[in-house]
Amino acid sequence: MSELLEIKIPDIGDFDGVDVIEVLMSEGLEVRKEDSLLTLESDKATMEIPSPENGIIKEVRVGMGDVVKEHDVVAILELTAGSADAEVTEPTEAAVEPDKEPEPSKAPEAEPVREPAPVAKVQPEPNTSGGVLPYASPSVRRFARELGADLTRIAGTAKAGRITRDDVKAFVKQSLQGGAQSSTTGGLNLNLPPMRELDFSKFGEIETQALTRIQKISGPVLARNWITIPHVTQFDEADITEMETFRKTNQELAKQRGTKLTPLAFLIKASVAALKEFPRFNSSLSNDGESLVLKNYFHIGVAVDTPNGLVVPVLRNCEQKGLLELAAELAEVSQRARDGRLTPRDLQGGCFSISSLGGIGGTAFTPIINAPEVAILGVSRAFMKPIWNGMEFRPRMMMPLSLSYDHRVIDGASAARFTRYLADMLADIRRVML
Ligand code: CAO
Repeated sequence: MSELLEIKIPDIGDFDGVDVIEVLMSEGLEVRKEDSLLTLESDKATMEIPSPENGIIKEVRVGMGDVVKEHDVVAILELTAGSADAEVTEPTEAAVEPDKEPEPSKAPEAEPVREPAPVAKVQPEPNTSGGVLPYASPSVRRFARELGADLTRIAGTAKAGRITRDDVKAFVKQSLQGGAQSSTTGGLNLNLPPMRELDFSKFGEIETQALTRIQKISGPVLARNWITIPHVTQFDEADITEMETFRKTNQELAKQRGTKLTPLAFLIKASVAALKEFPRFNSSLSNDGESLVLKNYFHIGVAVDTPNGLVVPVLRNCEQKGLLELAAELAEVSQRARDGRLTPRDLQGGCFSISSLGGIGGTAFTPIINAPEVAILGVSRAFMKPIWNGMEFRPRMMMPLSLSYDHRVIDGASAARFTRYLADMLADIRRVML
């Protein structure tokens, strides 16, 4: 007998129930692992439920407009050859009969239907080191991509401003009539020659690798931010000799609390202090570009390198948290990011981002601003350096800082003051409490 699999709603964060806004599967449809089966919509984000294996959809148990929650069974999948990698037991009659709901009382017998752990593919709204993504379901995104339509320039007409297929069509129609400009340059008509398509196999052996979903989403957003925001990067170095002594002294305490204290927690605290001192760094340009929105909260995004690409989960209210609490939260959220278990909420509301490559190496880099934020701090590996103190050279541990900022909002002098202030805070972390 074929092997059947119940497809369930995975952990979708703090939502009691979310709407099904798209059903991308039908009975008899052959699907491949990772193909999208459903799109769910929470308050402000959409997420896809992917197929956990290759197979054929035997039964669909949800429809458009249904409200679903974690653990709800939404479909039954018949596995096809090559899809099962673990022991699979035969399903019971109750589980395979297409028209019959499995009886709750028969739960123990229903067990044999394999239970995968699908992971909701969150539409990372505010984003992936790239900015706030327009609000649209993945299939509408795909549709827009196929047509070369820039979603950031389309006004959504559905609930909460969600962009629909019809909105994309209307936009494309308008573009064809001459009402829109280049789709890849955020409205800039650069009139550049198209990139040449090359057949690399002419020059040697090649291999083609598909981009991950995160990479496909973040790439265009990064390109947009890079092209449309006038970036300047300010470099500086912070003397973290004392901070490192303090950090190492408290490492045992951190261990007892089940966490690890890295320089990043200190950087978050120091950044909050600098954002308080220089409020323009904690702002966003209004949509019409006429004013600044200044924020009185301090949510810091941290770039996390995952097997599927870069994501930027947000740690909230960092001004209210101590170093150990931040370290623990950082470890927890970065692990979830690597496991692909972030929820939409984890990715929303950032004020300022930190991209730390300090654990890897390098001396400086130019991070891309995570719009609508106006600045991002890049951190490279600290190193020992002889520093002249007026009388002699002393060995000091110096941490390189690379602050990219939006020059429409921040001028160079402010950026230099910001990094200096940040460096002063890191040099004597007690000042953060003043
Ligand atoms: N200088 C020297 N050492 C540093 C350091 C720095 N600036 N930052 C971290 N380290 C050390 C840590 O103390 C740790 O040392 P031990 O292993 O001896 O304790 C080690 O480097 C590894 O740290 P980590 O990377 O595990 O932890 P973290 O808190 O520094 O960073 C996270 C966590 C999630 C940010 C990181 O793992 C990560 O994903 N970084 C990549 C981010 C990225 O790709 N950015 C590029 C985006 S492009 O804009």
